[in-house]
Amino acid sequence: MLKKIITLAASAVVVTALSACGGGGDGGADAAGSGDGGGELTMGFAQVGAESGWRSANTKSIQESAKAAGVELKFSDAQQKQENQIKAIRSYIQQKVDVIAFSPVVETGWDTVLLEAKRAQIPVILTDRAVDSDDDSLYETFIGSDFVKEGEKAGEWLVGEAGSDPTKVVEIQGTTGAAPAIDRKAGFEDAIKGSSNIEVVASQTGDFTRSGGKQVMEAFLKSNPDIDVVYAHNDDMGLGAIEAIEAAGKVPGQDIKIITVDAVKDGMTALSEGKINFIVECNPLLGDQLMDAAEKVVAGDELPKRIETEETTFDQEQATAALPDRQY
Ligand code: GZL
Repeated sequence: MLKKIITLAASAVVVTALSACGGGGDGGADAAGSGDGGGELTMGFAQVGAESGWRSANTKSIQESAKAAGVELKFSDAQQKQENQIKAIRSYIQQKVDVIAFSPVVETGWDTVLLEAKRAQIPVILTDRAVDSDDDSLYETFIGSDFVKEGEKAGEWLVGEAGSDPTKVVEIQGTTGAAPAIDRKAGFEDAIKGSSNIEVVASQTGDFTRSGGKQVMEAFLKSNPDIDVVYAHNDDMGLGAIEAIEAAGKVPGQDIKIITVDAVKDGMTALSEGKINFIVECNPLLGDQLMDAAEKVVAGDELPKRIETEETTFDQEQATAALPDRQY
């Protein structure tokens, strides 16, 4: 299924941190949603849930940036259920907010509710995860990481690490149908496809949660006695896998190497301790970019369809050095 990531011909705009929005504007251009004439912009945000350390950091960033920018934020937690996100978006439409933003828990099934927002003339901004839609007029821009690149970085590290050694990999996927799960899997497979010595012997969803990662890893250990590497689509599932590996009497990071994505504090701590071997960063601090984009959209400015966040990778030494200053 071709997912339509709308990228301007010119290039995706790689933006590190747009300036935090100013306070509630000069009171001149009244934001329709506030009604108090104070120029404060009202945003409805439909969050995925609170499933991981990354999500908690993402929520904190959005809430803090809204406060700093003088944006009135209406916030909902969908507990990882699409129907709850759709309900929240419909509620924001009824409340006539100035702008709607959300992180789609899965890629498909959004066109109907986004068309309702479009008919209500409320602009929509996607953050973190993309939607798979043929109609790119349904949203103003998508602010987030390139998950395929994240998967490629994970695979490229393993290709370098494995050399020509026969290497059996088990993959703990993110939420079924979610853009990061689909793309991190695709990127990883693409990076290892030239290395016939590397084989993914099992792949299953752990739903981005620590408990999910532990349960899946317990099952993998029972059915695959000779696992060399775990590739987990986020730190939380990798940390759950560590619990299962230790309970099986093996040493994580040595008997079984672990690669994860996110680089939240708990993951970086495990990496600095040698229990994880490599982490690909996925930046959750999207709040400032979102508020800046919202103010521009409400002011009628044109935005690039794709705003890609910058991020890096960490080995054990780099994690140890970065931990003291880590914001999340
Ligand atoms: C990625 C984000 C993913 C994180 C997980 O941008 O959507 O969801 O990698 C989180 O930790 O649950």
